Amino acid sequence: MCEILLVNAVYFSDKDSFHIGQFIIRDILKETYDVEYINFDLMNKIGKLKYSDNLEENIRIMGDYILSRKPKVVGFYTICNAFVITLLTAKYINEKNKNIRIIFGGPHASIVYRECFENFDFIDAICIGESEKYIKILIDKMMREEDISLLPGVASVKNGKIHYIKNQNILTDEDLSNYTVFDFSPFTLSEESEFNIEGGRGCPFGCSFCTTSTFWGRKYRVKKLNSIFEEMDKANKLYGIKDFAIQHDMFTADRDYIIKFCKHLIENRKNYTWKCSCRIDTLDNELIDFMDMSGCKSIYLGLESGSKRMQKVMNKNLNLSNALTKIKHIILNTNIKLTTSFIFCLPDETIEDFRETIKLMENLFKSGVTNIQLHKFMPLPGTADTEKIINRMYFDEKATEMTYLNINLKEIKNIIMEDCIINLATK
Ligand code: B12
Ligand code: SF4
Repeated sequence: MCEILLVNAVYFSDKDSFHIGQFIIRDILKETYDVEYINFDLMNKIGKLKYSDNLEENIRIMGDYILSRKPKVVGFYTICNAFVITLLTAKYINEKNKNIRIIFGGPHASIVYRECFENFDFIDAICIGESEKYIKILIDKMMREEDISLLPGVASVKNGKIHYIKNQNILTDEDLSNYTVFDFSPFTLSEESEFNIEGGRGCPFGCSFCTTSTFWGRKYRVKKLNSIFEEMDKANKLYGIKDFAIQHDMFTADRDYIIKFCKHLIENRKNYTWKCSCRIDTLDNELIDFMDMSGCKSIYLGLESGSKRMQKVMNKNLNLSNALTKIKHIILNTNIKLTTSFIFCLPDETIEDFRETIKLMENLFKSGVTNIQLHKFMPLPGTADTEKIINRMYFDEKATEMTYLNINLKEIKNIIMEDCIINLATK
């Protein structure tokens, strides 16, 4: 039994997948409420629940499990690729028990809150963007059955009208430093684990396919350096962990910050390793060398396209030859492993543009980059790209299969040629 039940996005996958925000929310609420966190994929993996091959059956299995916990409020994390499953599960719960209040949070519902309320009547509230400052107030009000329509940050429906007042107080670097998570249960941590630390939020860039600036805003925020070091040390003390994943869309936007980060790790000789995501144009050889010396073991680089033209069209604006030079430096002179990521089938992309991408991928392979990802463009709501093509969109089940990881180039070419590049070119 519990009062508040937090449900992670369900991917029907064996991979351990969770989102840090749910643990932050659990930490905030557990001081007052009896809170439980559910990750159905993990439950299936460890045999606590068994998925079937049928979607409807799985919704029933998950819905019944949620109902059996007798929660007063169920809070779902929402992300694009699991959103339909989330909606179906929430609907099932509402059909069985109208007294359970349902709230959504996370990136996807934050952007499509209006469409959610216009189409579904089983959602009581949608928390837009970051929720630390108001989640407890929202739950208090829900428990007391008070009006929530004037609470900033929360969208809801009252008298048939959608209410939403923007939360103007986004967390500062200092605020962010106060939200550190060490309890990731039911996931277990050991010396071998990689420990997730939120680095911060917001990205100053505005790529046309990406929702990060819509969701977190363009104000780049990073946790105070001391806070990150304390998190690393505490995780090391608690679990013996030495390996860290810094979660931030664009960790390296502030060069001075990263230099200080690296110098501290080098000088303190803790032999920690870490990884992050960044843009190649925020790196230079000196910075790369500092990162390497400080234990950076891998970097995720969104290169997106090998076409100069597309770099402009998608407002990514990377200088590709410069990028290749730095990538070669990383491969030849450091221990840092690279994952490079590309998108194909972007609006306005031509076959010639795509050939440039394949050429760059080939070039990267030859230079020693072994981890190369190719993602099919997914029109995410709230992006400039989706606005561009919204009138040309139609539903195609196949298009939900959006990521091709590390398959050989010939295979990629075949898939793509018969897939949507040709579609786009002929439409
Ligand atoms: C790190 C990350 C990942 C990691 C996750 C690892 C981990 N354990 O955290 C990995 C690499 C696995 C990943 C994968 C994917 N990701 Co990702 N990821 C991110 C990233 C960069 C940071 C997430 C994060 O930690 N944020 C910090 C924490 C504190 O925030 P949070 O968890 O969202 O929680 C806050 C709020 O959302 C809210 N909240 C969260 N849950 C709930 C629940 C309730 C009830 C309430 C009230 C509030 C609430 O309150 C929290 C505190 O403020 C975001 C970018 C972003 N701006 O969020 C993209 C992002 C979430 N990812 C995105 C995507 C598309 C994906 C993939 C689908 C990519 C792909 N093609 O495969 C996959 C899906 C995952 C899967 N398993 O299939 C998109 C989602 C867009 C959308 N509209 O849904 C984002 C927004 C990036 C983008 N460029 O647009 N991702
Ligand atoms: S793709 Fe990366 S650089 Fe571009 S807006 Fe998104 S997070 Fe920022």
